[in-house]
Amino acid sequence: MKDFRKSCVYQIYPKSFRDTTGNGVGDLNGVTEKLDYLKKLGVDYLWLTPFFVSPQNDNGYDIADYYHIDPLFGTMEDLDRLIKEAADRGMGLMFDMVFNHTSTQHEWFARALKGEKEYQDYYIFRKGKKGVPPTNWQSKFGGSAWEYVEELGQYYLHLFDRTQADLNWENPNVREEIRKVLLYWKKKGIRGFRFDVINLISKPAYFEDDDEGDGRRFYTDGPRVHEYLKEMVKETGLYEDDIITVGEMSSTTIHHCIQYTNPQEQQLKMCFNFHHLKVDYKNGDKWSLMPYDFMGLKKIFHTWQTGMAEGSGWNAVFWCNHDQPRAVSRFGDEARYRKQSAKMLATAIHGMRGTPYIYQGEELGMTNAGFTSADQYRDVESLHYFDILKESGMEEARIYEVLRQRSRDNSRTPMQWSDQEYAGFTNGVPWIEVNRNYKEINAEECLEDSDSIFYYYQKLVGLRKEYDVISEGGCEPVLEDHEAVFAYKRTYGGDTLLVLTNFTDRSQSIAAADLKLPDEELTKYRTLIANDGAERESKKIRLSPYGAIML
Ligand code: TEU
Repeated sequence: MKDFRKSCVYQIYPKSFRDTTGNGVGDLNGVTEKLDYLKKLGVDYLWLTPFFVSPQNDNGYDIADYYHIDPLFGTMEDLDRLIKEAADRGMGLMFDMVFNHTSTQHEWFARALKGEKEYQDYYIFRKGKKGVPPTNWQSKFGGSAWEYVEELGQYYLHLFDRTQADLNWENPNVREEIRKVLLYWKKKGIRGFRFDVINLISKPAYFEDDDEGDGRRFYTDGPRVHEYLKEMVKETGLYEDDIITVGEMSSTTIHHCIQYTNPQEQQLKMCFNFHHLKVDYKNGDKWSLMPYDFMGLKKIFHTWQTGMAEGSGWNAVFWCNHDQPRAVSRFGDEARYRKQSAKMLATAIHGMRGTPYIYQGEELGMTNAGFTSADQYRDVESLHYFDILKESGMEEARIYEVLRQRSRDNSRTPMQWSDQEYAGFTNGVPWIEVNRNYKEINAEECLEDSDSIFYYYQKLVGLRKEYDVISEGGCEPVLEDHEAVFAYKRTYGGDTLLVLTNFTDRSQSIAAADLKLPDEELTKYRTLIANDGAERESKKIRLSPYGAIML
């Protein structure tokens, strides 16, 4: 049985992982083909983003049938084989369950549109106010969160795309349907579940305009969310020891995350929050660029690390996923110090208290897409914002710059397996362009180089299994006011772990005294892992550009 505190989860975006049919879209057999690679990395769970039947308006986060696999990705036999082959290698699958909304192509929604009251109550339909939507809430992808249905004379709520209709969790039948889906997949042997935007499922009893914002304060960590989660978990037996669950929490608070994950509550094992990934949003706006605020980033990490520990909550810790730009391009240096900074960023996360997640390609140091023209983008959000920013009067060149830094497609370019055509991802034409740097950055190259980012990650994953101080220890900020180095200390039993990471391209020197240690104490620490940028002297540690060390 796996202990989620010692585990590492690897996220796969199947569409961009490995295509075995030549249609340009990755598939389940592609994942099976690469299991030995994943095993070598040492990860415990494979989180696969949704591959259920879907019109793919939001790459599968618009589910039309929770029980069937979209033929685009393969068949049930392919899945069965994947489950078995992964289990044979000691890895469990984690499914991505999207229960805040369904595709408008789901049968429930179709029946609602046909006038069946029972199914209308599966969604959130409301009358407008004299030709105006029921509230002024905004969709997360831009524009109103309400869509008018002529035939019914009503609007339905969609917090995301208008083809993603929000489900009505107040309706016990909806909750029952959701439990059925979970039990079905659990019985098939799925060992983990990720719940998409699960803290948005509970909407307020009354819908009113938001004079201060886009409406999120009314439904984020909403009134009945904890009750719903407890019920769902209890009725499906999801709190069992060997099942891992993670909730994706949008704009949440530590207070709520403790409640979601404290074992006494029996809700989820851990949750994602995104506060550390908004430190480069000017005034909190994703589409306004600014250099990232390093001191702000440190503060968020320290606050969440210590706050969750104090409340016995548990974090999922990560830099990258399919919605975020590549970390090395964002917080590191994607050119001269790419390898060094990728390893530094990995060290910062993998020493933390929590369960680390690696997103496909992160272990190779893959970078942002570098797209230069609108027709290279595929993401529904990027395409919406292209228009929205244009209408707002932004110059086209600036829009391209914003998308180059912020588009979700930055992380969705095909996995770079080799220096062959299309990076060895497909024999056909990929659904989204391959990053041009695939000849230098690819898995084959990484596997041949013992000093590669891949092997550095492999070592980090192993250290968590070996040392209880990494998996169990408490945490304390170190060098809080330092303007270049992010550092922390973990303690467990008689052991202390120190993690020091230099986020700049300037060398830094940290003396024992800076760490509040007597000189002779520092010499007692053993180096567990370091990139090429860290050097130890008797009384100090030198960190060259993007240097990192774990002691
Ligand atoms: O994302 C939820 C979410 O709030 C984001 O991270 C979102 O991508 C961001 O707000 C856009 O600026 C989840 C999925 O991870 C994402 O891929 C889906 O598009 C979304 O839910 C809807 O299901």
